[in-house]
Amino acid sequence: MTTRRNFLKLSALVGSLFAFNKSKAVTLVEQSSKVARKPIVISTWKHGLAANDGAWKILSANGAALDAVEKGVMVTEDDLTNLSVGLGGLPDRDGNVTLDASIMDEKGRCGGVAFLERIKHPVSVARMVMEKTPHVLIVGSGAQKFALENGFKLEPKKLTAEAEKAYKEWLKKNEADFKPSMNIENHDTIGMVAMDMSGNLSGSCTTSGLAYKINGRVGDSPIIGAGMYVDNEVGAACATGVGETVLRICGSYLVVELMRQGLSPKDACKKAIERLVAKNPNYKEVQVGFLAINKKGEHGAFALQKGFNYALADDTGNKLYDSEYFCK
Ligand code: SD4
Repeated sequence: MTTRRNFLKLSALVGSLFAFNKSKAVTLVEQSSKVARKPIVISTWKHGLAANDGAWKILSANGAALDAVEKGVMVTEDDLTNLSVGLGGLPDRDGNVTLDASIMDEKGRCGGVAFLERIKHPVSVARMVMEKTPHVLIVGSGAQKFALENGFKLEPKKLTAEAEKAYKEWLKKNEADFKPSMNIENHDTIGMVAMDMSGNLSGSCTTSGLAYKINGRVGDSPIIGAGMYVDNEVGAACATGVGETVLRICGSYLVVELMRQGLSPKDACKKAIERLVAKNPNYKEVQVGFLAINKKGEHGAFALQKGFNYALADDTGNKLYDSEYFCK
């Protein structure tokens, strides 16, 4: 989408060029359409609006995409009313809230934490894994120890009132048949991808994972290439939904590779959903959504089921959009 300001700039440029040399105008317009629309940030679900606001403060002040995607999703991690992200999340089947997160920057540096308990900002621990260790992924008690050694605080082991109520209800219903819930509603991870004013891309993803999962289960969100992926020459993508189905197709990496082959962000997300359908016989019972931006600052999304939406912020504002979907 061309903003009014860009359109005016472009018209002035094309106008002056026509006055100067008509034969060169086409080339100039073609070049202009390749210029990135930046900064831009997109993130999953309605809670993406508040997260985008956090990211936009950084992007609009000429900050780095990496800082924006970290600070942006921290807003969601801070929100204890959110049942799918941060310490307010729904627990596993044994009553523990266990968190997964990842982050990746324009240099291809990346970090993740998984199965992390009692730490408020897993995305920041993921960033620290990226920046302070030679590793990409640290999990469980090791991740918690690493966080505590690096200045993070151990939070009380306690479900929020809302999470506790939902868990107790789930326990009653599932006493006989004790299995994790893998349906369309029980998840709302935040995934975010952004491009800063310098044209650099970064991504982040953070979640409490599937509600009532088996203790120790890790989803797609902390796995680089599954829940999120960035290639600064091509684009960035992230995923939300039932992680097992995304892991089977290296979903976010697939979206980026499809953009590398020339697909638009939306077509790349759509093709990845089609691949997911082909590889996951249970696709009708689950929800998955992909989001992507490319190096031109174009964005796109596609989901399995109706109901996936995403928030987009650029210099025209911060708005929520409904995604197109596969299962009609
Ligand atoms: C997971 N992908 O742990 C996450 C859950 C999710 O929207 O995305 N919820 O499988």
